[in-house]
Amino acid sequence: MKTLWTNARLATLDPALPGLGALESGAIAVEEGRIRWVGPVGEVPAAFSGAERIDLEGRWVTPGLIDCHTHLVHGGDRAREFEMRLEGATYEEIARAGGGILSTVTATRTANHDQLVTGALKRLDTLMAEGMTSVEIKSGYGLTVESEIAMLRAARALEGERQISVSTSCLAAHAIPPEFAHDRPGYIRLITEEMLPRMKAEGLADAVDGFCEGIALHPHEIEQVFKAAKALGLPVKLHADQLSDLGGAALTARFGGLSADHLECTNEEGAAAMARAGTVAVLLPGAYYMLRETRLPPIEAFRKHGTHMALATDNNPGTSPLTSLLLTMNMGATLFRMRVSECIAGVTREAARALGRLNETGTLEPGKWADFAIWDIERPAEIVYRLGFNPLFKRVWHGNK
Ligand code: DI6
Ligand code: FE
Repeated sequence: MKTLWTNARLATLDPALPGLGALESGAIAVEEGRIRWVGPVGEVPAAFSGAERIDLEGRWVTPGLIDCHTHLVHGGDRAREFEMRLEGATYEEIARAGGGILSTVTATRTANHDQLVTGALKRLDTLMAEGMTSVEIKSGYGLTVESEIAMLRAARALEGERQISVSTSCLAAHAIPPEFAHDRPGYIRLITEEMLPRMKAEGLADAVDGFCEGIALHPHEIEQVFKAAKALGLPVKLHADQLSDLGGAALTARFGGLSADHLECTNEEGAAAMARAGTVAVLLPGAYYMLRETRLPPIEAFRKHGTHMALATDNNPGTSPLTSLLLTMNMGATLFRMRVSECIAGVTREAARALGRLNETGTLEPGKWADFAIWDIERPAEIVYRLGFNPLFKRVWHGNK
């Protein structure tokens, strides 16, 4: 089955081209779910002259949007904690008093598979309605072998429910569960000796993540988890330097990590180490906004050193109950002063890079999956500048119309 999407304005995000890699009056030739050719309308290869033609009437096409950092699968919500923060409590105070992540752990442990899937589908559908074609989903609210595995099984199951690509990350190193409060090394051993080998054997985790923070796991503990992940051949990534600078960015770079995420407190050395290692900076303005942070991630240092920057929702019930990549881009621009081209690249090409999937998706280039979003807009800046308006015309996943 051959399809030609024609009369489009393309933001290809081809890294060999400047800015958005824009092509006015372009066409995309698709066969068996893959992009075979991208170019000017007048130069369509003869092999596609008889293909089914879809006239996009000058609409803009971007790669399908990618959310490279979410906690979509979880039980319960934390609206009450939100109210407590409005009354003056801080996120760290709530966490130290046994709320925060641990309250979502309780709700997640008691949810069964269908409840986890049904809850996640509501959030997934909202993200997909804005043109998302790939999503990363973490565990990290189970913190027992069985419950962490259940979260990742629910994440994998979403691929059977919707036309979407799911990447999974084991985030068992998210918090120390109450039963190990007095035996932190014991919990680290549970992760490294039981959880990771089982997830590897069952193909449940595409990567291994951690939350490196005073209120979560400490750098030497993260290092042990990373060593075990690398020994199993699993790539690593980290929630790094969000509330304090514990050197998480440099630690992730040392392990050749896919990404270090948050980074509000990262110093220039960390930014440079990430650039050298090819570790993507995943910026999460939703959490910054919800926690009313004032310290900005070092965007200028990332630019100076050539650190790749992605943007993601960090959808989670505590610090970022955000289900919009369009709003995330707007926050990237308004709160973090990122340029329009950086914001759009951040939820397409750079997000694919952060997932280690840039050879499969994230740009409009031959050989990749035909994952794209078609927009009713006059210029690309429109998908960044509006607040709460969705100009999506159509979402295409693996060439499906
Ligand atoms: N992502 C996380 O995993 C932590 N913070 C963040 O931005 C904790 C989220 C939570 O409070 O549940
Ligand atoms: Fe997160």
